[in-house]
Amino acid sequence: MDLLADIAKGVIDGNDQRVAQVTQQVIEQGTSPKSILDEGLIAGMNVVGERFRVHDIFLPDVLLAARAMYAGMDLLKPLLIKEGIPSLGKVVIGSVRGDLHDIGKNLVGIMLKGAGFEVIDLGNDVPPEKMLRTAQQENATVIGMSALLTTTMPVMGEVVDLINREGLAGELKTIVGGAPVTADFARKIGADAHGFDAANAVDQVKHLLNVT
Ligand code: B1M
Repeated sequence: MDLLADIAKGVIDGNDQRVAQVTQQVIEQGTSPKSILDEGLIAGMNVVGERFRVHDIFLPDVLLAARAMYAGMDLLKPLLIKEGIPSLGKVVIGSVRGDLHDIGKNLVGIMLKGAGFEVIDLGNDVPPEKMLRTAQQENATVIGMSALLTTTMPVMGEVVDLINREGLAGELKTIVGGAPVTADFARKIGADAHGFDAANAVDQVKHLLNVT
């Protein structure tokens, strides 16, 4: 089996030790972190999502898959983050209130740091007020929100409304993302940008802040 498919299988099986071992092996062989992410870890997690949707597997299996995914991401993290480069700007990120999914949000944080942004990660289940207050206290210019549930997506709109009510629109930009979040939804709630994946989130934030 090709090694990236082996990583995907490790995620599907919830085998964190296997994922860590093979991820280390492909890193040493010089495979690009992006291929390892897309064709290994994320490919595996997509299968897990589909099997969960059709009730082929259950929540404990998904938790094991998440743990296995993190075993690989931990090894990739230092390759994706370049230390010691001047900050391009400060971004507050979090999964919105009610949403415990944090793998995609963490990837966005890693990629933003790798591109030279300072990232304040508020974790998951973050209330709108906390996002806004932290951004103000930290002088951040962008709030990045992640949602994986159709039931939590509307919280993103609450954050945008709060920013507008406090007269901060234009000064404090917003970017939204997550599997069910579309560019159309982003437009409807008045977010400034939508990222379809973590790499695209970096491009979008750069665009918002006019950095190249
Ligand atoms: Co849950 N879950 N889950 N889950 N889970 C989904 C999202 C689901 C689609 C599964 C399914 O039914 N097929 C479904 C949602 C259905 C819906 O709303 N329409 C679902 C459900 C129902 C639930 C529970 C309600 C289950 C239950 O309790 N009965 C529950 C809810 C908990 C809660 O949040 N309150 C729940 C729980 C969990 C676990 C805790 C077990 C675990 C999360 C562990 C963790 O995150 N630490 C989990 C997982 C792992 C998943 C799936 C299988 C995988 C999500 C994932 O990490 N993908 C997921 C199925 C799926 O999405 N296919 C599913 C990998 C990750 C890299 O992708 O997060 O999409 P993603 O991020 C992408 C892009 O979206 C983008 O960049 C990343 C790629 O580079 N992106 C951004 C993400 N955020 C961004 C922000 C940006 C820009 C881009 O700008 C700021």
